[in-house]
Amino acid sequence: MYVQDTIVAPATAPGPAAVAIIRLSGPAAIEILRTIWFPVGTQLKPRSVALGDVRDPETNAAIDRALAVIMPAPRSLTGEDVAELHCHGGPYLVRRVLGLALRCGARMAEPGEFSRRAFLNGRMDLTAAEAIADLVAARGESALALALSHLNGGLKLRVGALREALLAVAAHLEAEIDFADEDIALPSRAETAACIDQLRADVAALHDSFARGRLMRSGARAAIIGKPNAGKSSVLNALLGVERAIVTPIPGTTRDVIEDTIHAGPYPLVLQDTAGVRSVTDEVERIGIERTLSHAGEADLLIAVFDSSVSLEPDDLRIIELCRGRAGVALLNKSDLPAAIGIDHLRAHQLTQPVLRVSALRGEGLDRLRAEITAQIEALAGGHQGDTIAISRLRHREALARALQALDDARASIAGHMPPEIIAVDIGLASDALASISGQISTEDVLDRIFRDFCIGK
Ligand SMILES: Nc1nc2c(ncn2[C@@H]2O[C@H](COP(=O)(O)OP(=O)(O)O)[C@@H](O)[C@H]2O)c(=O)[nH]1
Ligand SMILES: [Mg+2]
Repeated sequence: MYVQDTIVAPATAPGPAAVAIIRLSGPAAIEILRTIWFPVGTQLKPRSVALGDVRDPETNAAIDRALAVIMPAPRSLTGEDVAELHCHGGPYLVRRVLGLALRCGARMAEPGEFSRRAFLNGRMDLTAAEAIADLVAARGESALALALSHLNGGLKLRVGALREALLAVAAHLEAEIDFADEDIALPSRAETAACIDQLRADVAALHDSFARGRLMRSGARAAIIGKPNAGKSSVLNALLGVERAIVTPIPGTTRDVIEDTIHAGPYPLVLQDTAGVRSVTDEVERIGIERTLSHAGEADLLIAVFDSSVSLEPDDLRIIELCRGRAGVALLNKSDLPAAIGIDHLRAHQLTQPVLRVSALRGEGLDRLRAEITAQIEALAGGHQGDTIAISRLRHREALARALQALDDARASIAGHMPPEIIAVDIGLASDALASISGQISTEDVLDRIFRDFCIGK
């Protein structure tokens, strides 16, 4: 399985802080702690905190006063003996204490190695391990809610129930093979097919929840596009509430993509201010426009800005073209100035997005803009549909796609009047694909891929 040596790492972020936690896990964890830490009052008992001195065992020189906790196996984070020192959070101090632990025989942990051991020792399944990483990385309410639902076993239970149902189908097929000559009541082929169809629909629904889960976990991206001087940078600044992008009356001021994050309801929303789209000869501006187009292509939403104080120009028509078939909103900006164009002018060119009148300069119409953007992200997320479970990782989606493929194969086998052995193989593959989500079936390389994205000490 894995080499059961003793690993050590800071569990807290580098840099000066009030406290730094140094975590040890493995057979020598508690012994190492006792070699470098000495109580100054209360003796050390499992799962309670005691105060003491960290000392260099060779010179007996005091290094820090720290709290210590020990959690003997198996009731610990990793399922192994775990010891923690809560030191003062000085970067030099942390290196000194780590150095002592290493000298006493511990090894520096790899990223995610504590969590990996927890998984290998059955302390948590893969969806929970991933949820912990997501909890730490959460940038907003929706990401937090999703991570907590996974941590509480929501996804594991849902996938587990689907797998149970598949195993029941497989068991019936196996019985058919084993007791072919006996007269026992088993589901007809039509009943099995109907059952597979129902399971396929459930697996497909979970597969498709990725759109919502991704938005909940990572948030959405909106590119602010428009011709030069339409007021894109002003819209960004107004939404952010700070002067993030340079605003000038000189067309072509914004050359590179500037981004910052706000919250649209529960979702994190990355706003991207882009270079104005127009025909240019200037090389730098041309590159900026290329970046605009590529960001616009990848964004979840487009915020198309039009200057309502001037007539539509060919550059505006190009923006309308970019909006075709995309989620987003169009803004008639500069509503504080006399209007030269209205909604009708945009609609006349087949712009279908909702149109809002705003003044980025005066901050007017922004509440409606925020509400509209939030509603659109909700729509992209497929609404809540009363279902709180959503997958958020490509790994989950790929596993569910494999399950769907196997179920389709099973249905094709039934349609082709294949023997039960063949159908059972497909059902088995579907079940294995589901089992890989929680890690009931896993391989080293999959585990490597999952845990290497974790931080050291977790
Ligand atoms: N009157 C008025 N001027 C605006 C408004 N929004 C932007 N501007 C002005 O339009 C010019 C271009 O704005 P900017 O945000 O740099 O446009 P961008 O090129 O699209 O990023 C600047 O002089 C802004 O002050 C607005 O709502 N009303
Ligand atoms: Mg700009």
